[in-house]
Amino acid sequence: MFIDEIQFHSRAGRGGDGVVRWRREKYIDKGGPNGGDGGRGGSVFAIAVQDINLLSKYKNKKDFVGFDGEPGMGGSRHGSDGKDLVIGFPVGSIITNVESGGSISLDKEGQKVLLLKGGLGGYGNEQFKTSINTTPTKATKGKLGEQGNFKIELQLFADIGLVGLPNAGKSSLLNAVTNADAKIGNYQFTTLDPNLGDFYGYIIADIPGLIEGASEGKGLGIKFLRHIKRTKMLAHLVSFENGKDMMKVYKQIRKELGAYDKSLLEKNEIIILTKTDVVTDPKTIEKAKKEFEKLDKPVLNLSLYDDSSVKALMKNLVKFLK
Ligand SMILES: Nc1nc2c(ncn2[C@@H]2O[C@H](COP(=O)(O)OP(=O)(O)OP(=O)(O)O)[C@@H](O)[C@H]2O)c(=O)[nH]1
Ligand SMILES: [Mg+2]
Repeated sequence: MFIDEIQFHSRAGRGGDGVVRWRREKYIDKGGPNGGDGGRGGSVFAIAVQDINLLSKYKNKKDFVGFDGEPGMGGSRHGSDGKDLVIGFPVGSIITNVESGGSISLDKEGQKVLLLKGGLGGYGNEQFKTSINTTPTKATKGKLGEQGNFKIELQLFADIGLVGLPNAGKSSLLNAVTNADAKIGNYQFTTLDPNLGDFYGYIIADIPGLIEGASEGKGLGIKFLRHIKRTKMLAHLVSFENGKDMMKVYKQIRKELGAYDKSLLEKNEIIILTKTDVVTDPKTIEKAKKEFEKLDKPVLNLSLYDDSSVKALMKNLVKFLK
């Protein structure tokens, strides 16, 4: 299952304790303090990784525990610092600190964000030596690392989001023009999770089909619409299988998009009329195209069984993206 939201607790490493130690010299009982300081606790960082399935891998993980610092040692030696814990999250993740409400989004691969600071190490007794007290027996404990609860929400980044009714041919189109290997089926809701494909360096996201009432939870609902929110533009697919209802279903889907978030309606949109091969009369195709062109948006015809229409579509998509 594709997971796009998780919650977890995390704590950074605790600082190591400082220690009380004495120099050992022949005939001298306490040869002066030489207890070292504890090491710093490791901090916890988030790093953006190009892997949209990462959250699924964390689904059973409720706690990310940082590495503690080591205690100090005799001979004035510091304990070693705890390693930093660096947790990978998919690019497009929004990290929210549940307690403070503060949030930050991971927008670029490799972006690294400090989540929790490790605790400072304690002082060894050598640090407390003064001219008055040459044999301090005091050392301090390491400090606890910061801790907190976090929520991660993934919003996919894409240049184009494919929207439309189930069966409109979204996944088929994605597979035809990108390296993606999305499941295709002649039934509704074949796609349960968004699929991504690379189209000449642009990302196309195939979003599960929407139906009338999706904004109220019908079908797969609008759970995935928040992914579309971040796509730069939309390609809206309407199949010729809808016959006379093509404009009606188009408007239905637009209504659902708008009900979720008005800003979706303001995105640049290209309309793709799919499966032209199911129509026998070319006039029907022309008529539908004309009707959609009245919306003042680019309109393209497509049949995956017609190479030239696929090529024309790819060329237009590139133009549209630029
Ligand atoms: N005749 C014809 N069939 C097509 C074309 N493109 C896709 N199909 C078929 O339409 C059916 C649905 O295709 P999908 O790509 O799975 O549709 P989808 O929009 O991803 O559907 P959901 O995932 O359910 O939302 C499949 O049986 C495809 O083989 C086309 O150009 N012509
Ligand atoms: Mg699909």
